[in-house]
Amino acid sequence: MKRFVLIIVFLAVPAFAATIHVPVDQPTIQDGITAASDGDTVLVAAGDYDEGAVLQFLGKDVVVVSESGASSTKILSEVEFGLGDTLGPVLEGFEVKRIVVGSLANPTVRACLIHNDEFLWILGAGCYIASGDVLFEECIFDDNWTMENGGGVFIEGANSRVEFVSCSFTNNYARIRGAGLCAEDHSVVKFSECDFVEQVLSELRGTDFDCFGCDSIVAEDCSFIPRDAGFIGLWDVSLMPVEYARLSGCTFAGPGQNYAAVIMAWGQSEEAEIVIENTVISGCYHVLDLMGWTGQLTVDCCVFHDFNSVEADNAPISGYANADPLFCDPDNRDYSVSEFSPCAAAYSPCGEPVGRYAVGCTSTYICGDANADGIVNITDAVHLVNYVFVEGSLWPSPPIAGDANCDNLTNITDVVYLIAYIFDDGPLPCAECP
Ligand SMILES: [Ca+2]
Ligand SMILES: [Ca+2]
Repeated sequence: MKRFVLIIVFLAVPAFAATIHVPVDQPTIQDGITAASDGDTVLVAAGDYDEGAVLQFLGKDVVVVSESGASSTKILSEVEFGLGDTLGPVLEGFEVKRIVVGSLANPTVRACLIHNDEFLWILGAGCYIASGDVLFEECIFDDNWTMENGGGVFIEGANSRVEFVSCSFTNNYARIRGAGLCAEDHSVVKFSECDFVEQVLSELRGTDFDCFGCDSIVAEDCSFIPRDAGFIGLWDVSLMPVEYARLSGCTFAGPGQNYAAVIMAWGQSEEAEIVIENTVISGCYHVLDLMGWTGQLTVDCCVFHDFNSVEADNAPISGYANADPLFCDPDNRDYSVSEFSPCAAAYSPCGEPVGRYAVGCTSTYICGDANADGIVNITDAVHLVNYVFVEGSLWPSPPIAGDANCDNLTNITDVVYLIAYIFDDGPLPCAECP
């Protein structure tokens, strides 16, 4: 039995897998890759590496990994995955100036900081993808600035499939479209647990990402945090045109009324579909700006707050609560939510959590103080009447504050209870609760 197990282990390991140390065995990373065979690892010591104009993977299935991570290991050149890099090469643990993915390459880029830090006139200052299946894990796209499209990442299209897991996009700039990311012709893009923080866009649209003819774009459990109050962002997320887009479990937290729109899509085909679910959007001018929209739209279990309008031609929008999400400390960029938040499962529109962040801080409220001004009076009764009878009205804040008779429902009986308290010496809100 023991011999059998040993044989299996032996067969599972490539016969000649080797580890090439840089700079001990080979002076540069490029020399390491040149010397490597499929299955080998190129292990790179801390330091700065000038690999000439471009570092290439040469169609080899190799893992190039740093010993001590991106904070102390820097590639001063562009890294290029090109034709023939289809076996799944891996780049892990470097600071990189720029990544280029040529035709049909299938790389994985892990734990890298993509930081160009130059003002460029190219598509994709941090990363340009012509086509291929590309996976980014735990990468940071920071400070990549272009006078063209796609500050952090530009995806040309041609059926590219690009996935970002636990990545962040910070302070990227595009003069025209897609400061964080711009995805074009028939690309398929997915973000999971990614954070977009303080992108800069100067002219058109897609401050965080712009889908310009991509087939599908999905963001799950992502956050979108703009720059400081006073900055005018245009079209945080642009889906124009898109075949399928889904935003699920995301948090958009604006500084308040500065954004022209959080999600923009104009004039789609009837087959196009947008789904926005379990997502909180706070502090913008338009929540959705769907002008001439003819596609399918689903809004479900969302919390929208501090906005001017929610617009969609030919598509009446419901499926959201107009309610303060009660972020714990938004002034300090803490967008976890109060235990009484309408984003907490217990009080959300659908009994499920809403947004990227967990329930994380405690807060207090006054029962019956529906408008959260610290006093219970007739204005709270008016607030409750609107909430109960007028579609889209602002919820009590927190939602539980409206339940004056504490029967776990907020309805007209609470208005009656409040009015009795205010005008007729009735009991205090919640005074008779168990
Ligand atoms: Ca009040
Ligand atoms: Ca009640």
